[in-house]
Amino acid sequence: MANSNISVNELTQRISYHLQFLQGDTVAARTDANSVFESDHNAYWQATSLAINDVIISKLQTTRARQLQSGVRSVNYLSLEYLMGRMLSNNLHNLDLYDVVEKALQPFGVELADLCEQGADLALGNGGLGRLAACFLDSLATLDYPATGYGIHYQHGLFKQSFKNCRQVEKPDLWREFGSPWEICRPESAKLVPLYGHVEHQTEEDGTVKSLWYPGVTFKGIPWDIAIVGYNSNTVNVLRLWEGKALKPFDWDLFNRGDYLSAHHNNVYAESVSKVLYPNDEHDAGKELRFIQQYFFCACSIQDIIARHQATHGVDWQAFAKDTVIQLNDTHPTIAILELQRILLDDYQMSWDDAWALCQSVFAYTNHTLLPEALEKWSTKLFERVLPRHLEILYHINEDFLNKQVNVKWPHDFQMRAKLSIIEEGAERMVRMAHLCVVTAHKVNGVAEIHSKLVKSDLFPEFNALWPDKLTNVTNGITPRRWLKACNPKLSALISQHISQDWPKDLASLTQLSDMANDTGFQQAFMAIKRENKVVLAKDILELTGVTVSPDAIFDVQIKRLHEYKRQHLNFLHILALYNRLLENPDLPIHPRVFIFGAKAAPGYHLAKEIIYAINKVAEKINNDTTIQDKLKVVFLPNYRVTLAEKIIPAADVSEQISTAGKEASGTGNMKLALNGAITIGTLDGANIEIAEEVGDDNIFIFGNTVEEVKAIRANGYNPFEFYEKNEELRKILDWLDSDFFTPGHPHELSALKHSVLDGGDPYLALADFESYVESQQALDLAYKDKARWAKMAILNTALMGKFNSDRSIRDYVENIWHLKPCD
Ligand code: 26W
Repeated sequence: MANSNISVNELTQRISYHLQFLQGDTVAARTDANSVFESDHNAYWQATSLAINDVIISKLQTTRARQLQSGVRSVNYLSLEYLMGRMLSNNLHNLDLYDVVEKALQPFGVELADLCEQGADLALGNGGLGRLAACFLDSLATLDYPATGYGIHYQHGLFKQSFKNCRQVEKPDLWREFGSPWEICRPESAKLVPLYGHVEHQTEEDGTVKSLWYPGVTFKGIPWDIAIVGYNSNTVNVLRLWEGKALKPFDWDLFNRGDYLSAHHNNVYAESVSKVLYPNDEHDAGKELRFIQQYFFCACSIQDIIARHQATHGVDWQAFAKDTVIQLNDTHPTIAILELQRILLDDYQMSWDDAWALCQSVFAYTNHTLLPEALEKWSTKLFERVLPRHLEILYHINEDFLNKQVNVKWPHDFQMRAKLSIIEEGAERMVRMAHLCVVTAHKVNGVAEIHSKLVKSDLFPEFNALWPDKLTNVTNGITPRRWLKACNPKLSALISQHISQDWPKDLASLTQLSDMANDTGFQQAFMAIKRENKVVLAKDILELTGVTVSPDAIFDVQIKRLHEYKRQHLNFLHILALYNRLLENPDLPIHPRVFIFGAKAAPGYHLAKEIIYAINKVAEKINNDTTIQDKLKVVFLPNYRVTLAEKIIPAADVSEQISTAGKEASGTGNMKLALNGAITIGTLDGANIEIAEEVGDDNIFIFGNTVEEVKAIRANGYNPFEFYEKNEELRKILDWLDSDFFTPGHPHELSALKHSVLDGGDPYLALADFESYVESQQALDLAYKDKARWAKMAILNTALMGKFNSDRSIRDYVENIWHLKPCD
């Protein structure tokens, strides 16, 4: 177990070796402690990463051998997104090699902490769903479960964000422009992916009709493997990412005829399939390329799952069903269902019923959102053109479902048929991907108690009536290795001084800290670390925004994708209210506060971008207003990503989790912030509800309308103007947005926001929750002024987050859905 048995000396030698042979000798030649240049850090980072990779790869091989030998059941996690962040620090912590490598670098005069700041984030995801996938991989390896993650090897990850004149500017993310030390290409496991073409039907001698698909194009999928290292475990699993290539990358005939550009046209076309991550979350882009991306990914992954199984078991579908579970991370990989059914029918001549039973037994589906605009639909026209055989299969599945299930439960109920059908009839016929998932999967789960309850009661009530045991809950979690041990080393050290060192594997043991929540000495130590972390973040803030902030102010943090339902604009309205009060009374006795935002807006989401602009404009004004005595600062940190989260979270005092009740499926930033001792101000939404249950009402600030109240407000016809007219302060700050107060010489520049919460109908009920939010913020301000009380709250938040370990989530999946056994 634990430490990978490699000595400091040996590591020094390996680093030196990689430096010489892979970097050339320019850097290696300067190996005396006084001549390390900033620019050398990248070379040292690469060499150190490669040295560590040697250790990881040998562990990977032993893991594989062990898993093959014991032939145990394994899970295949299919996700279009993985937000891995940086790998070096995390891998070192998980291998228990951090201190060893620190020493191994001494002869070079290089600080490991500096190297951990090198390298791009692996930002192959948008937000919560992608980061959840990354946490789950960490937990699966930590708990020694056999698991393979499948994804896409995007050439461009999530765009880089900067601000120009306060507006978001997007730039491409070239995370592996010069290669990445963490991945291994496996061309020997390439897969072929047929697309387009037509289907012909052939009647066999026994009268059965056989479908023959003649594809129009074939792509190739090349796998790149990234090793996933468990924490203090014997397991290194694999994340396999597919890259698109042409079958015939270069056309020599065309080339020889002088058509140099067309000669590699095929490759440009095929490579476009893994070119870029779609930057929309919660909004279906409906683009053909995205559809092909999904199919490409599913086809490669399903073939790979089958090939890996057959390599040891031959063609044995019973064994396959016993050994295999495929988890669909939202509906994005749904076509995997049709692909497996197609392969079983067409390539292995299995009977329909046997093939379908097999599909039902292997697939499970996780729903991550209730937002209607995020529920994927693809037109049958597009399906027909790109995947004609799959559409045929889909119709068959739907027919069987409607006739054998719906019609039996609700005879001759045509409304019910229309409602549950996988096909939505309308001007354009659409395939409802979530319906196909629910019809197929043996288990469907939501990601927090309330969310799963709403999946049952509001999203799929009829499916729940049809199959009462199918819909279930697995509350999300986060890995405490990255989100406490690695990102907050000082707090981790303090914790390890007081309780067993096992806490990163056994987060529930943090409850022991509760006993010390009232201990003045411990409170001081805990809050001193928080302050040190704030000093570090204050430096980063200055560097990133040019704004000086005091580490003695409250650091109030909202970090997540920019969305109306997440209500960054509610936070913004509170800031305006505070500013207004300060202008009216500069001696207002509030504790100084720094409002910290981090958020990317989808490039096509206009209002989200207007909200960023408004926050930046208001920040400009407030940060330069000397009359308010530095009581208020507002900073919007550019390019929010995993790496930035790792810096912000340890320094946060307040965690803003203020979505409209019923809209945030779970949230996971809420868990990370609370684990690091930030106090949540939040609505009763998603996992906030479970966080409140764990920490107790005294240690969280809950405000706003509940799910039930939100429903009632809507049912009675919500009128935001009532709040605007009733609340003078609200009226004043909204009217500010029409003036040129924040945009001198340019009135109305911030009006879009006002318009959306008034004439636009305030779809996310910001005005309905405003008053209660402001009151809750006042209570929070009071609490902060009582140092001992705040320290106690912060300690209890850290102490009581045990439930939100992603190891617990994984155990829930294993017990209720996957039924795996550890292989250690
Ligand atoms: C079709 C476009 C699209 C893309 C991404 C639709 C929906 C998505 C995701 C489902 C968005 C997402 O990341 N959802 C988040 O998932 C997290 C992990 O379960 C939850 O914690 C968040 O509440 C949820 O918004």
